[in-house]
Amino acid sequence: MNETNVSELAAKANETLTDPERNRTVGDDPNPRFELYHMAFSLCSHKVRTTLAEKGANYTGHDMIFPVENYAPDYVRLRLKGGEQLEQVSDYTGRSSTTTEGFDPCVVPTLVDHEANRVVIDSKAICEYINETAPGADLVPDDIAGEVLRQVEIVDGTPHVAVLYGKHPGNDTRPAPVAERMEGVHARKCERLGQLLEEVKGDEALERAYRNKIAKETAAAKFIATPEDMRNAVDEIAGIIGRLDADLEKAGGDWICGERYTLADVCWGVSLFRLKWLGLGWLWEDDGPAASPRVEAYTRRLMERPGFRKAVIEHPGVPPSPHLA
Ligand SMILES: N[C@@H](CCC(=O)N[C@@H](CS)C(=O)NCC(=O)O)C(=O)O
Repeated sequence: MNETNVSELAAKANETLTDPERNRTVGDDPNPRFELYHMAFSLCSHKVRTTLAEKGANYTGHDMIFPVENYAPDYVRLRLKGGEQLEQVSDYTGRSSTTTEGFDPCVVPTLVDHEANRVVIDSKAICEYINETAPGADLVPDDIAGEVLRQVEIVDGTPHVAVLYGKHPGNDTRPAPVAERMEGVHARKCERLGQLLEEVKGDEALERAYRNKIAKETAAAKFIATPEDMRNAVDEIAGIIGRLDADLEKAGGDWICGERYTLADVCWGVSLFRLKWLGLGWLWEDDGPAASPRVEAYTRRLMERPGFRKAVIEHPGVPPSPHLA
């Protein structure tokens, strides 16, 4: 059987991605090996963009409009190529880990490697893949790989999505424009997905993808409307930060695995930035439940990394937050 040409699938998905501001090459190479489908403000995309920046890798980027372009049939067809063997997610726990929740065919980031004819999905897998295939500093050194990947896994399993989409019942600190945008967003997603389901009738793979996504988003709407679920998500994050403090003390260096900046730091930088952005920095500041000057100092070091600044803080389309200077 002929192997699918992923560059052809990507070219098809790109037909509607034409805005030059959001669809552009990053770096000097006019024809880079990697093509990345991402979103300016997506946490999982932040991990991948930071990894690319740390490696100094060029790529063609598509900053997709949420939640429209990431549902387009040609994009979903491309992404499905990277998750063929995986069980699809159809439920919701406030986390977005592919390992524990399943594969979502309608999200970003998706990486295309034109040289290897591969589609790679899942931010964790994409970051590891880029680290292995692109030249530059090794972000997962062999001698500490176990601990680096354990930390990456912790960030992957943190309920970041819950605290973006939903409000803490007693203390909603999310910046107002985001809180407003998230109001009713699951219903809007389901409406769009329902229309697409009609449009792709007969295409089994796409129908399945849209059905599972509708089930997931319906469960998500219920989750964020349940005050106890939202309270638990914030409490769980406080516990995670408490353990981060202990791990930093044990590591004894500037970074979470010691003296070397690794993929674990890429992921923590993205996570801590997001939590601060949402106004959840109080968890580890002053007399918060996980108060830790060590975590605060670590956060500051992470925010100062030029790669992180370029890929996240200064990236076009990342909105400001009143919680960040
Ligand atoms: N496990 C996946 C999760 C990807 C994911 O949930 N992406 C979010 C942004 S961080 C998304 O694209 N959401 C859009 C939507 O649900 O419509 C990964 O790490 O890549």
